[in-house]
Amino acid sequence: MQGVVYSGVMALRCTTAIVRSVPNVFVEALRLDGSQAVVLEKAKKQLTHYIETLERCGVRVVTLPSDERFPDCPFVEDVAVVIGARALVTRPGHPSRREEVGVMREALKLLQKAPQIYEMEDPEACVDGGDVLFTGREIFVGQSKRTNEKGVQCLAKTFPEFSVTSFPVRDSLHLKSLATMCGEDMIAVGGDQEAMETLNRMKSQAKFKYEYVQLDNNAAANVLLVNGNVFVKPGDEIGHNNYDILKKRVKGRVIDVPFSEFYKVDGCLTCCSVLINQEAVSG
Ligand code: CIR
Repeated sequence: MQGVVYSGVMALRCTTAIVRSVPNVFVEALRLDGSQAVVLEKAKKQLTHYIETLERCGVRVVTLPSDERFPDCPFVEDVAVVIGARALVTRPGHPSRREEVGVMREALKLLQKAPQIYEMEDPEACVDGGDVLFTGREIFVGQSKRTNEKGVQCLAKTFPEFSVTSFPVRDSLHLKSLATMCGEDMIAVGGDQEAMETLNRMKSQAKFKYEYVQLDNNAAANVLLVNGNVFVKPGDEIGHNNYDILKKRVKGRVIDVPFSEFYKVDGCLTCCSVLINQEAVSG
């Protein structure tokens, strides 16, 4: 299948998003810190609002049914990496999440213009999509507790048209817990020591030039770029100072998307959707 290879902001465009409903067992989702209880009904409302916001940005949303066997199933970003006309169905790093991929694979196949689907053939390779930061020009990968060296190699093989550079992620869950795209060639970066180390590595190892927006906490650095709009958690979730910085620096429209219940279980704004540009897939 021939696809169109876009780069820059065109490569980040999306026509379609795949999301997944919140199961009742979501309150038992994996988490690094168990201190705050998830309010299930609030999480469900937040996901509904997230979906409506995607639709307001011109995106067609495909919502997969939740599955009570999989508390983390709304975090679809981790189970597929879609860039242009190719989709890699991942092997998530945490064993409890491995079977979440089945429904995603089928959903990708059923899209009207389906991307070419790639599988992770090496049984030792693991990737969580939350570790894959596609800038529109190159791919940064976090080597974390969830994504290993063999997973990085698999990404490089699947997307040969883009350079792949990996960075260690030690304490945070994923690379995108530390940094995300907040505009064309513009990257938002969090504020702890690991985020600072990642920023320095990105600056010295990136193949292209980017503008970096430094924030003072990691929660603020996970934003979602959707066709020039930037989903941002509200000031009471990320600190009003960070909210103001994002409002000032980001060039697109900033849209508030409350996400507190997902953040309690290490979920970020990027994590609840797989964004696809069906215009890049020739049908
Ligand atoms: C997990 O630990 O796998 C989930 N509780 C959170 C996954 C968040 N994924 C993401 O941000 N891409």
